[in-house]
Amino acid sequence: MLVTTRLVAITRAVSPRIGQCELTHLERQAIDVERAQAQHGQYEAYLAGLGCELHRLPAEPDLPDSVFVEDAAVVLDELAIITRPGAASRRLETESIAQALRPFRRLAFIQPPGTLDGGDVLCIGHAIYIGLSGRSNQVGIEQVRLLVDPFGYRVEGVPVTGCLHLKSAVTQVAEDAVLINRDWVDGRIFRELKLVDVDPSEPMGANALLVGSTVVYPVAYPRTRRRLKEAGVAVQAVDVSELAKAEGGVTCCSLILRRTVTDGQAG
Ligand code: CIR
Repeated sequence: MLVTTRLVAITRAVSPRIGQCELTHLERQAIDVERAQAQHGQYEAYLAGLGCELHRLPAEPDLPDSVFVEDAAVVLDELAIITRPGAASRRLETESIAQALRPFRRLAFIQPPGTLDGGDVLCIGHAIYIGLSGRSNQVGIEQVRLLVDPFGYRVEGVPVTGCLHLKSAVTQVAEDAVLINRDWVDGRIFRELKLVDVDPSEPMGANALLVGSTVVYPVAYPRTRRRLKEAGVAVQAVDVSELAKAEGGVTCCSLILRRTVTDGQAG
């Protein structure tokens, strides 16, 4: 019997109300919705080009931040944890994400008073680093710990300062390497890995999306992109400037999960 693994990317169309998004560290700027939608479409095309099977959810017009699907769930091979986002305005986003994930995974749910944003959860092998940020709290972290302990994962709470989420400060860019802004997170936590530092002139540049062995990365940070290339990382540059005005990066626009397919199983 032939068993293969495919990547599924869940995305959601940009809400026409994205201009009313949550903002924490950025000044509000007008967002060109059509341009944001076009950039999002290009991002999806790159994911497809990297081998992801796209599951595109329709826009949730009344939920301005709902394009940022990463925050609504944490998907492991064994289960999906539906989050309870730290921003109350984002809590309704999880309902449709739970529905979208149900065919693929057993679901578990973060319960009040726990809060968790997927943007705070960095999974590297069996280590799960969770940002203690303005969005994710200790109760949420403890709930994740209990849920994943049976599968052999180690959970580590990581203080984050100066940015929205842990993955604003550090993301995985290779099996054994992370891209990091050490002003926002303590690099010693990742000492078993290679550290690629963002260029000091590009503090927002630590958010990269690893798909297979390629990193999807914003065109806005050319100096850091050069550092990634020098470190041997293959980079697919993407323009997400309008989504960045909503404080979103490249990881937050998709949920990527592994799916095993047996023999000639369709789709
Ligand atoms: C928010 O503040 O929740 C959104 N405007 C941006 C969320 C970005 N998500 C992410 O980086 N995982």
